[in-house]
Amino acid sequence: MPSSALTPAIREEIARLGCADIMVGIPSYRNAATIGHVVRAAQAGLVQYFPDLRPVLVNADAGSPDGTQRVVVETEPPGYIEQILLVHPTNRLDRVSLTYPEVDGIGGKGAALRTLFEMAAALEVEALVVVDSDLRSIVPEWIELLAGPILKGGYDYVTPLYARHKYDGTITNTVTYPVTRALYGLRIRQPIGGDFGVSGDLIRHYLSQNNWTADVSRFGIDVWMTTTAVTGGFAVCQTRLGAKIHDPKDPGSDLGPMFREVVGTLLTMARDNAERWLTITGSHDVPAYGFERYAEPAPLEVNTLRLLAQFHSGSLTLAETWGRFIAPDNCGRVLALAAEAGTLAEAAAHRLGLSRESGEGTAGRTMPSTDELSDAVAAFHFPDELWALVFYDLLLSASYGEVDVERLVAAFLPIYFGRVGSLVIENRHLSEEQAEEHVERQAREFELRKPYLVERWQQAAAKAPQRNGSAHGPEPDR
Ligand SMILES: Nc1nc2c(ncn2[C@@H]2O[C@H](COP(=O)(O)OP(=O)(O)OP(=O)(O)O)[C@@H](O)[C@H]2O)c(=O)[nH]1
Ligand SMILES: [Mg+2]
Repeated sequence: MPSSALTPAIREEIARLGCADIMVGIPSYRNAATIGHVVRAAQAGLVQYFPDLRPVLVNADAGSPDGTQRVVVETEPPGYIEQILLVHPTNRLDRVSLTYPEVDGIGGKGAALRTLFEMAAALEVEALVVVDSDLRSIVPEWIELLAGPILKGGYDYVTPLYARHKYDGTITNTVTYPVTRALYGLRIRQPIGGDFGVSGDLIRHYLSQNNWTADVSRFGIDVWMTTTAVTGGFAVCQTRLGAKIHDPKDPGSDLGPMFREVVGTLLTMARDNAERWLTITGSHDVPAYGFERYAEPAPLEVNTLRLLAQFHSGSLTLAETWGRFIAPDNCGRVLALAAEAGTLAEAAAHRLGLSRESGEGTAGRTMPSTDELSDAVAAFHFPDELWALVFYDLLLSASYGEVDVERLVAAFLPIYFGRVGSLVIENRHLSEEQAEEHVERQAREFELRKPYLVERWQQAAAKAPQRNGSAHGPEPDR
C-alpha cells in the first residue's frame, strides 16, 4: 500500500482521540441531502448497542461543495441520541468530519477508505463499520449487525445481505457475485455492497498490501477488500440488513466508470491470485448473521432500449478489439447478438416515438416505463452460458492477452450493457424472488464453465511460464 499520506490535521485528530474500540466510517461525496440520517442512525447504533465500548464516528469527505460536511457537523450530537434512547453510555461518542487526502494524486471512495483504515489502525479499533452516505434504509441496528460478528463471533469481514430491487446492483449480480463465487469458492452475495464490517486484524492486513492501484482508490475498493480478505484466509460472514434503499442509478447511464474500476480491479486480482483459484471447484455457503427480514425494495427504472442501443453501437466500433480477446466462436455469437439488439432497439424506438441512440423521449412524448420498453424488445436474449464464457475470455486476456486491462474493460462495457439489458427484459415479469433464482442460475453457470477458464489458463501459462511463476504467482508476504 502507498505510504501514509495523512494530513497534519488528521494526525492531530488521531492524537486527540487517542484510541477507540469501535469506529463507524462514512465516506461521502455530495451527500448533503442524505448523510444526516446516516449519521444519526450510526450514532444511535453505537450508543444503543455498544454503550460500554469507546466509540468514534468518522466522516471522510471528498471536499464536497454541497455542504455535506456541514450537515455532519450540524446533525444532532450524540447527547441527543442518549436522551431519546434513554441510554447512559460509559464513554462519550466522538464525532469527526474530515476531508481525506488523495492517494498518489487520486481521490475517490477508495482513497476515503484508505484514510479510514489508517485512522482505525492508529486508534487500534477492534471493529470498523463502513456505511454509505446515500442510504435511506439504514437503522441503528445495522451497526450491531455489521460489528457484532466481529466483536462477538470472531469474524474478520462482514458483508451485507440485502433485499435489493431486481434491477439494482447489476455489477454485483452479473459480475462480482458469480465471479467471486466461481473463482474463490465462497458464495458472498454482496461482495461490493458498500456497507460492511472489518476487524482490526484485517485492517492491518489491508494496510500491509502492496497492490493498491488508481482503481482501488475509486470504486475498485470494495472488490479489493473482499478479494483481499478471501485470499488472505480471513473469516468471512454475511449479515442480514433488510432493504437497501439508496440514490437510484440507471446501469446504462450512471455505472460506466464504476464498472471499469470494479471489473479492472477484479481482473487484476484474479491474475495475481491464480494459484489460489485454479484448483477450487464448486462453492460453499458463507454463514449469515442476524434475523431474517422481509422487505420490499424501492422500485427502479432502467432504460433497456438504451442498453441495447449501446451494445449495438459498441459492436460497430469495437468488433476488431473484441476479436482480439474473445474466442472466435463466442465472438461470433456476441456480434450476432449485438446486431439483433440494434435491429430490435431501432424498431422499438420507432414504434414508441423515441430517439434511437439514446432511447430518450422526443419532444412531447413522455418516457415509457421499464416494462413498456422491455416489452418492445422482448425477443432479445443474451444466454447465461455465453455471458460466463465471454467473461472468462476477458479474464484470460487480462492476464495473458496483448491488450492492457484498462482498454479491455472499456471495450467490454457495451457487452455488459447487452447482458444487463437482457436480464432486465427477462426479469420484467418476475418477482424479486424469481429474479434472485435467475442470479443463482447464472452463478452456477460460472461454476460449471470454470474448467473452460482453467484449461485455457493453463495452456496460456505453459506458453508464458515466466509470467505465471513470478509476476502472477501468489505474493510471498501472505
Ligand atoms: N469520499 C468519497 N466518497 C465517495 C466518492 N464517490 C462515492 N463516494 C461514496 O461512496 C458511497 C457509494 O457511492 P454510490 O455512488 O452510492 O455507489 P452505489 O452505486 O450506490 O454503490 P453501491 O451502493 O456499493 O452499490 C457513497 O457513500 C458515496 O458518497 C468519492 O469520490 N469520495
Ligand atoms: Mg448508493
